[in-house]
Amino acid sequence: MRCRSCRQPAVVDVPRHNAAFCGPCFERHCREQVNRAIDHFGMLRHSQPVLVAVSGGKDSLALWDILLELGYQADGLHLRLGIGDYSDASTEAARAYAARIGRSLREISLPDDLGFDIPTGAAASRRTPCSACGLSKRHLFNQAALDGGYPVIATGHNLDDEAAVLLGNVLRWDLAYLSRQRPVLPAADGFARKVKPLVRLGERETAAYCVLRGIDYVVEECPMAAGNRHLGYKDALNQLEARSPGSKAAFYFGFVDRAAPLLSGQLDDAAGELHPCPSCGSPTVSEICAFCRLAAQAVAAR
Ligand code: Q46
Ligand code: ZN
Repeated sequence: MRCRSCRQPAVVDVPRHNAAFCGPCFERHCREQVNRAIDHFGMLRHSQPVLVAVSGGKDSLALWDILLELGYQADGLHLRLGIGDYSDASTEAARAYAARIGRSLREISLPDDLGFDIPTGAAASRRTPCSACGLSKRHLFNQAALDGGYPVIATGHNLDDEAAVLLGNVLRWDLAYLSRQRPVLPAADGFARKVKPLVRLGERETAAYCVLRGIDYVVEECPMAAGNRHLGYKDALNQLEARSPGSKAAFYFGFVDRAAPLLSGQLDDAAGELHPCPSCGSPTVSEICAFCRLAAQAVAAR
């Protein structure tokens, strides 16, 4: 196998592009894919600081690294979830990378700063752990971005993640979720812009990128993920992809380019009048925002 760009021996193959690359050309390929996503969807501007949600896994560390390589003012934000050894290892990886590159890494600890962890919050609010976790991340990342003067938050969702979420939403024809499933969610009153610059890279690619760049990421999976539906959708898509490379990208980008525009506005129809949450000030349609409800239930259950 030879590198598509320079004809040196290849170390990584990317069947979706019917290509293989040597180390340096693969790193360039990853940066080009991210650059293309940023340009195509108008995600970022070099003049604006961006807050990167850094879990310590391969995707978020690759994202932070690539954004810095592309010249963006990218700072990290790490949320400690209180999920045992997994959280300790994640925090260690995030801190080690931040120290290596000398960039600021803000940290919020659910157990220390808010008084609960994800397993407790999930049980108290009768949500699945991933639902409690997702709600907490969305809320706290948004608040940290607004407080810190960052107009935009970047997350490490990759093509595999987005295609799996899309499959789940399509299987249920969940139009409200489908209408929000875009690589860019524009800013609104009380909400920073949300962008997903890794949508053109698969998780095999972000892992290979980290290995080639010498970035130590937390390899173990979150123990809460075991058996969740998302993993099942990923497996199903991986089987399709193995039989016909490129189908995952065709599925996801076909949706983004052709179906998503038809759905914009669905969410607005379903949403009620927004007002500030009396507890945290975030815009909400409920009396108290969903995160403050969850936090109150979790703290009460201790
Ligand atoms: S960290 Fe949180 Fe994931 Fe763990 S609890 Fe679920 S959502 S699986 S990205
Ligand atoms: Zn609130």
